[in-house]
Amino acid sequence: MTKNEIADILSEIATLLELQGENPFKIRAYQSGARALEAIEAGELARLIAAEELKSVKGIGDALAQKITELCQTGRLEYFDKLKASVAPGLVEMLQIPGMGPKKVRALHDKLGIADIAALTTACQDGRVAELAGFGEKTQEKILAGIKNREAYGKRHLWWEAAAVAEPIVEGLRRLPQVQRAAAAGSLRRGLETVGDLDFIVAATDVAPVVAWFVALPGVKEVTAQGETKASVRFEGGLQADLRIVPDAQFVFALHHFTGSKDHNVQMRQRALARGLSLSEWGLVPAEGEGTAREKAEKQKGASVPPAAPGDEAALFAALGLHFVPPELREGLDEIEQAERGALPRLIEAGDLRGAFHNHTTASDGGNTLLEMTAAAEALGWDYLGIADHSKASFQANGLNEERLARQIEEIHALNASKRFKVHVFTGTECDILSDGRLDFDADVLRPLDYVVASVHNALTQDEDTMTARLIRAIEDPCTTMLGHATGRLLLRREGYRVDLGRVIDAAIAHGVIIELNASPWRLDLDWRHWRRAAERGLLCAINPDAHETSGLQHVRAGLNSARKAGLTRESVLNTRSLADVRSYFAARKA
Ligand code: DGT
Ligand code: CA
Ligand code: CA
Ligand code: ZN
Repeated sequence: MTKNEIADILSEIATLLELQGENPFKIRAYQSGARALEAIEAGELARLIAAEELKSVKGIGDALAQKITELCQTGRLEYFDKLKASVAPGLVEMLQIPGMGPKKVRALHDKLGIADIAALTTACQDGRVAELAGFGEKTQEKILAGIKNREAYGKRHLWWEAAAVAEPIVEGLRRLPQVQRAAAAGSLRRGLETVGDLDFIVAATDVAPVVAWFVALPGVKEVTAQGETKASVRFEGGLQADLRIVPDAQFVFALHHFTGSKDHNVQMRQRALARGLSLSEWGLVPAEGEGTAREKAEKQKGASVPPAAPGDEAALFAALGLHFVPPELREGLDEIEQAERGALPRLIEAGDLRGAFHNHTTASDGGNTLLEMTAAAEALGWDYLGIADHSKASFQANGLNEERLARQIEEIHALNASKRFKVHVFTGTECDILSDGRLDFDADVLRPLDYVVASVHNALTQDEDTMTARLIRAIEDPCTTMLGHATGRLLLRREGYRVDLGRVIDAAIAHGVIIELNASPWRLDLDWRHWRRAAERGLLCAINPDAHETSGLQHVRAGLNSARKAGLTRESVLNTRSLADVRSYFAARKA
């Protein structure tokens, strides 16, 4: 567990203790412990722990030192787990409403028995909150407004939807005569599966027309901030966007800074400092001497030290002795260390994909026919397309029974034989994993297929052991080629089912079963955070759009983001292989 993750847990403990009305000294101890941790250098924590010197750090006492050590060494803290279990999660959520601190939340809980936002909404609407000592009409109104805002605007957005808003804006910015360079930064550029807000960085010769253009964009519902060189707007639908305009010489620094992540930035800044340099959104300047980093940067017009102004981010990284770190990897994990050693993986690229395997047609719940899907794959320049319609247990999705599946196989063979398309169509199925882990079709039904995607679509609420055993049983079935959407999560809507992914991944590796990276922007499942270690241990991936119509094939782009964030190379992904290689992979699998 990293130093920053540990600091976050200490802060969370402080909040939980506050919600329980604990002694303020105890609360403060955790808060200052978190701050003390944030202040020490990245590699320093391990050394302090090894030398048993942690408690000599100002702000960290005996009890805290022991807890930090436990977290660092085991990744867990029993005290925290118990504390967390003893506080209703609804209370923690109530803290996110503007103006609600732990004291207010506690009062509402103790006096009115309110334990979540839903109950708080009703109590406000009934006027019960206003009657409480220390609250009143005004506060009650403010709380209600805060809840409404949180629903409308507090949400994160799917990367796919955010990208659809951002791309035309970047293009529009680049077309403005004053604009020299423009790019989207932030979590969008890092390819994160959800995006809080959009961040645009622009280099321009004249700022006012750019700001004016930005705040007048179609779909802007509210201009939340407007200055000389920056502006923030909120679009219908709640997505917000920040614009920052800088002189061209500062563009690269601003782009890097606002691409983030915050953790990555902190580490980059520390690295600069270790070299006597100060890195900021304004430039890379000597750390010593008169003036702030900004003043210094402005004096040398953003020129970096060493001499030349970085023309692009690669030069910025190079100035700190680093290989270029692709934005997707900038999450503050170990990318800087890898960039120093020149050990960054050669990430999979869009052009590497030559097809995909999990796609639907009108035969089950898709919106386009086999012919239309094949034509769309051909238009994308793919060499092959896999069709995997639902199986009979997914009756709600018009799943195919044995007979219809047999007819579809014939249809696909005929299509391939007709040579109407250059794209080769593979025959597959998205076969339901029944609640006990058996597959929905018998082996003799599955055998004629090129491959089988096995997925869970029902009984999602099974307990962890049952679900884990269920998935492992499906993986052990020799007919299974790949596991579909491994956790069943729907981003921003539904958590994945409870499952021990470690054991599922182990089983997949042991049985040579692929796990798909479902590229549907709502799924991105298996999550990128699991992939790196899994791929290192030999797990093979398939990036599957799970397309239900022709346009859905494009979703592989969202999957590529996640694959790149995971550090996957083309070697770990089956659908980067040639048609001949995929054919022989399937043939070998079936033999
Ligand atoms: P989001 O919008 O929540 O999906 O995530 P980001 O990463 O786009 O975050 P955002 O929009 O708040 O800020 C954009 C970047 O600006 C962020 O990734 C890093 C940088 N940044 C923002 N606040 C801080 C900060 O307090 N410290 C540092 N070092 N960098 C920051
Ligand atoms: Ca952002
Ligand atoms: Ca932002
Ligand atoms: Zn499915």
